[in-house]
Amino acid sequence: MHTRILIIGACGQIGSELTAKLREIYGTDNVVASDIRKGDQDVFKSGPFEVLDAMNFDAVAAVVEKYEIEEVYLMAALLSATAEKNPAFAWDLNMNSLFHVLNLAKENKIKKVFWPSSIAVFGPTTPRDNTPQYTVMEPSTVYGISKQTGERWCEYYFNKYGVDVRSIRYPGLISWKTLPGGGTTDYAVDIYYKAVEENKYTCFLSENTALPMMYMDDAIKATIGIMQAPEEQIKIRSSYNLSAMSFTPREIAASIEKVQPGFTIDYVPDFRQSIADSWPASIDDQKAREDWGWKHDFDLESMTKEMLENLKK
Ligand code: AKB
Repeated sequence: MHTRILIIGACGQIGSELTAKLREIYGTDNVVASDIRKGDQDVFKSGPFEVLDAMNFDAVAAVVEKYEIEEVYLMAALLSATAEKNPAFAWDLNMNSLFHVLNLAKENKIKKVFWPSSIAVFGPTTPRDNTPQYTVMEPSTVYGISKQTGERWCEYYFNKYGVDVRSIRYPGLISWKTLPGGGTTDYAVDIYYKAVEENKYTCFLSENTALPMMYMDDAIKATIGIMQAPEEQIKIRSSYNLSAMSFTPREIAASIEKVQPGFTIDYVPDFRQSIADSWPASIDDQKAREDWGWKHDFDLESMTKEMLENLKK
């Protein structure tokens, strides 16, 4: 396969693992990683890397032209917690970067776009359990508003200009390779680090706050899966609900305690609690399963095993 790919925001939590996997599939030289600054992970030491500001249209267009890029994965964004602290910048980054890439696709400079949405598109008036694909969406965070607006624009560019844009609504993502940056679901990564270092954890969400979550291997599988699916299978051009597991801080702590006896947790909720309270507890992703064959591999128990094993190495 010789598809030429650009990843914008490659040094983030998803981007770094996505870069490694796409290079494995498409060949190192065909996958250009880019970010506002160069990452220090090994994956960025081999293969093409461009320092790139996702908000600068001319700079993005120049990289697309230089490498004859066909597909763009736009992973640059400010996440929920950070966005609340800097709403204007979050809006600019999350929206402008999307318009730049959609417009390049509209002008036929690129053929296919991946853009991540999030469970943050839902809000306090959305049914919380088994949240359907189509339902009330009144997000109450800057991040959620930007993702919901982005979804509308993706669908619009598909309908009006035939842009082949594909998207999934990520739940909280958990990985031992790269730390998340500024999300509300980050506790579910921190907890494993603290379990290994101190066998105890202070959680910034309350014990019964259930949220949809997913192990990074599954998220990468979904991302590449939707991009590789035949065009006619992608029937939703806003964004697909995607689900693997759902748990509370108390439940993840119990799964760690099973592997690591003596592990303890206490709870000191902060401003992120109200963000979590506005999001679904679990997600119905039947459409993704039916349309393009999505299937997850990891549940809470298998994820805990992998996380602890790898972090202890
Ligand atoms: C966040 O917590 O902001 C992200 C997300 C669910 O999109 N992990």
